Amino acid sequence: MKFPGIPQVAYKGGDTFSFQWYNPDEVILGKPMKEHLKFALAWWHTLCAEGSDMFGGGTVDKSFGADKSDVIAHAKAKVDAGFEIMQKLSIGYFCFHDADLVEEAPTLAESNKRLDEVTDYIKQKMDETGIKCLWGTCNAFSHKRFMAGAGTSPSADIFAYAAAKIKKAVELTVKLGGTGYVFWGGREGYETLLNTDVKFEQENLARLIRMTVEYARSIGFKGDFYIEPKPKEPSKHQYDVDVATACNFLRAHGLLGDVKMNVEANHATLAGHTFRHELRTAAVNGVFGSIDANQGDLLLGWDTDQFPSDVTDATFCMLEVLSAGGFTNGGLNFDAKTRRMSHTPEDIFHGFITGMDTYALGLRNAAKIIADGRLAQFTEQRYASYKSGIGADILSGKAGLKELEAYSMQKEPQIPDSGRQEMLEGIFNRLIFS
Ligand code: XUL
Ligand code: CO
Repeated sequence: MKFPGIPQVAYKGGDTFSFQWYNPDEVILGKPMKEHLKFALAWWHTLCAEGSDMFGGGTVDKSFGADKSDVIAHAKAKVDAGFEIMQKLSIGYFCFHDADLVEEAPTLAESNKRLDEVTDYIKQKMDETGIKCLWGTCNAFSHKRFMAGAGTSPSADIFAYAAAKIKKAVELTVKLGGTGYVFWGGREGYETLLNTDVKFEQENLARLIRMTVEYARSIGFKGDFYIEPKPKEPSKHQYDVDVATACNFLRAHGLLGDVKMNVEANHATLAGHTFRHELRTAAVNGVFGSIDANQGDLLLGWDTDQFPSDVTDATFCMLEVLSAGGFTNGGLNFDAKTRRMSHTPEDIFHGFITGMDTYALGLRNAAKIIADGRLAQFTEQRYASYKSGIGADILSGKAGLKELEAYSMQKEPQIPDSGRQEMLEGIFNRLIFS
């Protein structure tokens, strides 16, 4: 046991080391909360990140009792710690990059061997605990070889190396039964147009995604592929700026039916959107897939990856998730880390407890709003003029510009009814805070 002093986290345990709102088996809108929420632990933040920032090194010890120079022993200690954390918090899923699982070796062959050994161990733990893999991905951005991108690198050798790494990451995802595979753009973007062929780079990125989809399907992957939009960081301009841009990329390269979106809250705000906007844009384009649940600091222009604590935002998110029909292969991955000053194992647990409770409360609120019905009714009523008369003729195609001109010659239009935004915000508050 890695955390002997830390107990199982209970629902209504009575103190801050328990859930106040997350009751995994409680049924809400016909489904247990754990199925609505599908919480996942992010291997990289929880088991690898040691709190370094651009001004200083780590503040957190993530050796988990192992000698870090023995890379396999350390990797297995991370597995033990991860499964203990997930079990104590009733988290059903995890997400990983290849490089999170075990330190990369000097050669690809040796790295792959290490990954085989560590994933054998993970698989054994999964069988023992029933914990599942939500999605896997490939780290094609940390090593200096990827400084100018992976799929968009100007070097064909680097493209080849990224493809080889992705092949292995896909195989590991299939081995662990993952229901998703994520493409975060990593360094797929540019710093200056003075040296960049944007069209060629985007075509190559699409080529790499298509190769991955084809290979994964050929080895039996049945899950979803996701692009994870992000506007900046690390590159000044990332190609997958936001959901709409990523959708256009998929459409332009014939990949729309193959790839959905993994929407991250902090990436949405970096793009100058609300999280809810990004989720709605994904849903209306038929590409809603999965979520990286975190939050940024609106006063900072970078990806702070904080555990979510904003209940209003989580409520908006769960309203979008429910109206998109809920998760199928996706879920809520906590792409989140504790602050640098929160450096104890207890802090990791507090991060998850607050994050999970925030979303549990968001789900409870969203269910209340749906049951109340007033917000949805108001929106529906707002478009009622299209149900009959000239509105119905517009929708059916019976009325074109000529007919609409004739209609308008006879009738001076009235201004639209009040949008009642303030009243609706009041209804929202009454529902969620009472
Ligand atoms: C980076 C980010 C990644 C992806 C997975 O901002 O969110 O961790 O979630 O590569
Ligand atoms: Co993410």
